[in-house]
Amino acid sequence: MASLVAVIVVVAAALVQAAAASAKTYIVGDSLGWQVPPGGVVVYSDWASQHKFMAGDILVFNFTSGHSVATVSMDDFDACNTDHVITLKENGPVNYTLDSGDTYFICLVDDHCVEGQQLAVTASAIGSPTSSPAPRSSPDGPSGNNTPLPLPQPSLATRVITTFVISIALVITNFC
Ligand SMILES: *[C@@H]1O[C@H](CO)[C@@H](O)[C@H](O)[C@H]1NC(C)=O
Ligand SMILES: *[C@@H]1O[C@H](CO)[C@@H](O)[C@H](O)[C@H]1NC(C)=O
Ligand SMILES: [Cu+2]
Repeated sequence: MASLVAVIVVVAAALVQAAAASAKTYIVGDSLGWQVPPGGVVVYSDWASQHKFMAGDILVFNFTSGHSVATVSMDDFDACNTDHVITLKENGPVNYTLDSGDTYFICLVDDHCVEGQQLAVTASAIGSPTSSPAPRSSPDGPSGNNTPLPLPQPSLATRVITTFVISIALVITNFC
């Protein structure tokens, strides 16, 4: 039994490591930052639709003062209801680490939410498939440019699988 617990801990640690290694940081709204968007309510939903978020990714709400970042329920988001905030940060910039699932952000200052300072994001759980870039072909040529090739890095999958194999070995050792 103890060894099974050990296996679970080891596998969980590997998954956490994989999540940390692949976490991305996003500046909400890019150069716009976190403000009442001049383009209205579609601005932050457009921004969100351009990204695929994963649990563990960090959203940076770039503002200094005059705004806030509150997380609310979907209903309160739709209604711009500021009465039941789940979390609240009033001093920017704010870094928010995403959990899997939907998170609803609004600004509580004045009518900023109604005016479009609201962001809903969906983060997929760790372990969901991610796309990998297609291999690039290098151009042939007599130029003799000796660009050093990047050293191969063990992939996340490799690391998780390696840890899992070690875990299985531990189980076998303990039960035989
Ligand atoms: C945050 O906003 C300030 C003021 O607009 C800008 O100078 C800075 O580059 C922004 N930071 C990031 C990380 O985008
Ligand atoms: C927030 O994230 C930015 C970009 O990764 C980083 O430079 C900054 O140190 C972080 N701030 C905090 C308080 O973690
Ligand atoms: Cu605001």
